[in-house]
Amino acid sequence: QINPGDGELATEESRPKLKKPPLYKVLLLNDDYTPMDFVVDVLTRYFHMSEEKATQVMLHVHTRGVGICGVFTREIAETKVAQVTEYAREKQHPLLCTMEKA
Ligand code: TYC
Repeated sequence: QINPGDGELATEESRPKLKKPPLYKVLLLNDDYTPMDFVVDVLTRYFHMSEEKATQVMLHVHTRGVGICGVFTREIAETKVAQVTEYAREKQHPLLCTMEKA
């Protein structure tokens, strides 16, 4: 049986029950020691931001205390948090990266 596309009328019987996955915000927290350049590097490297966008987000976190790097499904968000944390520790910076349900 061919199911109708998204937005089309369908009976319950013919409609596949596709649920959207829960989304998670990946957050960066401010601290007094991580260099600004390193935070910009993280945002361009792992979140594919332009230098300009990364600088904006870094300064937002620096002044407000916390900021959003992006919104992802759980596995992707977990991977981003792990990658950023490993990279920061490797460079001996205390940068904190975490996630919360969007
Ligand atoms: N506050 C840091 C400094 O003055 C810069 C910084 C920005 C650190 C964002 C962490 O998530 C961060 N060097």
